[in-house]
Amino acid sequence: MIHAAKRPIIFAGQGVIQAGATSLLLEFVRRSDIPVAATLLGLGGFPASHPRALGMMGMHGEAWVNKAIQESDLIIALGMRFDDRVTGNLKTYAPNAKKIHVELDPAEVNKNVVVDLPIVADIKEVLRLLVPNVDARDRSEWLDYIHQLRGDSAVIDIQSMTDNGKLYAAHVIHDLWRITDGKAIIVSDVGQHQMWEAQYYRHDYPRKLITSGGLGTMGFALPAAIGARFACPTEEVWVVVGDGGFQMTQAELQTLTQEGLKVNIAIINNGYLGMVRQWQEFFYNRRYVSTPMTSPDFVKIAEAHGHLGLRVTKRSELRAAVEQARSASGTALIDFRVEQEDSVYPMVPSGADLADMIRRPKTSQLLESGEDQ
Ligand SMILES: Cc1ncc(C[n+]2csc(CCOP(=O)(O)OP(=O)(O)O)c2C)c(N)n1
Ligand SMILES: [Mg+2]
Repeated sequence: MIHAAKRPIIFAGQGVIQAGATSLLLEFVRRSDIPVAATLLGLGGFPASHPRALGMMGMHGEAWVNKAIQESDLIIALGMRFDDRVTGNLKTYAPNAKKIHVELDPAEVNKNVVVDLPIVADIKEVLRLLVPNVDARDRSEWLDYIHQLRGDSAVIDIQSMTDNGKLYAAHVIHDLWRITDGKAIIVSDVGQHQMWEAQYYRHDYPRKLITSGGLGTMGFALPAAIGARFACPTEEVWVVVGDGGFQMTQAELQTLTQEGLKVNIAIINNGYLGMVRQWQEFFYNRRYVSTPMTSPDFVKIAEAHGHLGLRVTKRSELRAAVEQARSASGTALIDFRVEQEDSVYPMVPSGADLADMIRRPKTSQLLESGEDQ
């Protein structure tokens, strides 16, 4: 099937990371020249900077990645479960693709998507047997086509933007990625900030992104980061969390104090249960019911627990604050006051065809460049 395919695509799910199969996947791609799309939990399983990396698929993946999936003729899905955030409408999902599904959990096979070749096995074992038997094929037509589609990208090149005086979550995440050289362990919560993290922090290494995935558990990030720091005491750990989710488990700030642990906390404070506000904006005529939200003074909260607390309201203050947090000996919290009504683009509406995405409007403030506009 792999040799016969003209437009194949590999899906890397969390199973690749759990199986310890990341270097085998690299070898598979080197031999086969097949591009790789990742699930949210698969990020880092294949390096984001690799020329064959397509990035995240699905609801908040790039439109061109989803288009490539819809037009593919073979999907090789490794350690993922075709959940609804990945497939959109199952009836119109990748209609011309043959599907191979390598998955350890038999309950996930033929559950959402009926596949042509299910392989219930350890990915590492499968790749070990498969890779030596994969011959090189000229994939240039398919790869050139994807490259053309790539021109249509919704994730903005933040670095080339001039500072328009406003602070966006995308700035915070992108700068955090640059400042930490992409090497920090990021523990993200649930909401818009989680999707911006997935889009703007480029994960080149496995096991550096911890997030609750399909469980969607607000309040997860701070306690999970405590676990990450216990497990990896010499690694830099950053919590990326919303103002909503943070308030669910902020009492764990005292656990950090009590255990003498250092983590860095970036609160993406937009004054809303932002992901729900976005759905209200797109699908419910901007009826912002129960989503505008107040918060306590997070800087004072941090200080009350004996931690460093900082606030950032402009992009120009961002780097210094992040550096101060990193060099602090104990836990540091930064309250990033970001644009309140920004949205995550692009977006496949729940249950829609994967190719039917809502794009960033041309009037989006994130596209403004320069104070004079
Ligand atoms: C415990 C829990 N309650 C409710 C939800 C539904 N939910 C998903 S995202 C979200 C909003 C999150 O708001 P915030 O933490 O401020 O993050 P933002 O989307 O603004 O970045 C809600 C309420 C959830 N996932 N988990
Ligand atoms: Mg919020």
